[in-house]
Amino acid sequence: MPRKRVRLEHAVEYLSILDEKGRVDEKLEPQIDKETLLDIHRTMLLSRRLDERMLTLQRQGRIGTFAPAKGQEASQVAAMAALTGNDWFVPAFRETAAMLWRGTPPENLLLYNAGYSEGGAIEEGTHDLPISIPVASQIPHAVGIGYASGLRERDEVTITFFGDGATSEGDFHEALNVASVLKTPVIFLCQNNHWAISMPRGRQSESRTLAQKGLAYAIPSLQVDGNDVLAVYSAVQEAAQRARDGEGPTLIECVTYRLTVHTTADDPSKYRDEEEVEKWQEREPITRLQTYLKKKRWLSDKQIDKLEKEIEEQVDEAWKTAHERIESLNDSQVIFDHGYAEMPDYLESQRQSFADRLKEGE
Ligand SMILES: Cc1ncc(C[n+]2csc(CCOP(=O)(O)OP(=O)(O)O)c2C)c(N)n1
Ligand SMILES: [Mg+2]
Repeated sequence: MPRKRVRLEHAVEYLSILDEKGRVDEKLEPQIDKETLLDIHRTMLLSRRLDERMLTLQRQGRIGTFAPAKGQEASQVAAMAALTGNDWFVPAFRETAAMLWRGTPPENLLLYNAGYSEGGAIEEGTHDLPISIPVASQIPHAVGIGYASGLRERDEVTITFFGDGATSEGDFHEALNVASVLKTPVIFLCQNNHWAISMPRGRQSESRTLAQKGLAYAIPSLQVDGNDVLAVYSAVQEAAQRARDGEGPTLIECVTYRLTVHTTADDPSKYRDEEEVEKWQEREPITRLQTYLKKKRWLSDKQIDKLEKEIEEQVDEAWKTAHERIESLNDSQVIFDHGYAEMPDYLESQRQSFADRLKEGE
């Protein structure tokens, strides 16, 4: 009965194609047509500008708490661009950029963040799931969807997004285990943005990479530069092909950074250094993509200025639409309405007392 070694051939690959200086590894460069790349760029920029507008609106008290996507646009948009509309999209709560790529109107995001749940409703016939606030709770849902696609023999891949903090949750581990055993066509996309509110990545887990957590479940897993559109696109494209070929799930750890607040209810100056943010600002994904597109002569400064104006108008228009809807509903008590099919007595009385208080204030 000797003491033996069980050999495990494990290593985690790190993929980077377009670096922070805009240099490209041509051997690894994926074939993405000009139109798709310009669409990716436009969506990333729209997400950034919408985030900024929402932050202002929140500070003015016009909308409620939300979680900005600033800095994580490449991880989200490039991943979605490598999939089709028929594939399933299972977001957490920070996926504004991915949602915009899927066609969610910006006014819906504004309405949702202003507390009107109709803004979060999913359009019939799309393969998108709603925003999920409880950390990691959406990951088992994605595996269930993937399992169903397999049973129905449909050519569908499911992608789910979650953060570094979510990899400490039981839901994450249970979902990975089942996905691996059942070989479900699921892509687990972890946006390691280095923070889970005030908990730094280094204290979240002693694992050297988060990707290696997938290896424990025999799931092909890798790290990619999450601010590199080309690397994220390639990794997701490869994972999708594996899923379509019946080879099951993949875990992709996108190494990125949350460039701003966790949510609008947070003050990061209490727990992280501005120097760290500045360091990551230099690796920012939108400028990097612009450098690449300019080198290819697919985008010029003049075109960027024009695009910025168009986006500003689009965001103005979206807020006008959302604001008009809010005014027409004229019901600030709507926040009480959608938690239960039948409202419990205690909530009914809270709704009433809120209404009375508003009346008193008139
Ligand atoms: C089950 C659960 N616990 C706690 C929270 C409060 N909470 C919201 S976001 C968050 C941190 C999540 O960090 P991470 O998974 O890294 O995602 P990120 O916010 O960085 O995108 C926590 C603890 C929650 N929403 N759900
Ligand atoms: Mg995080």
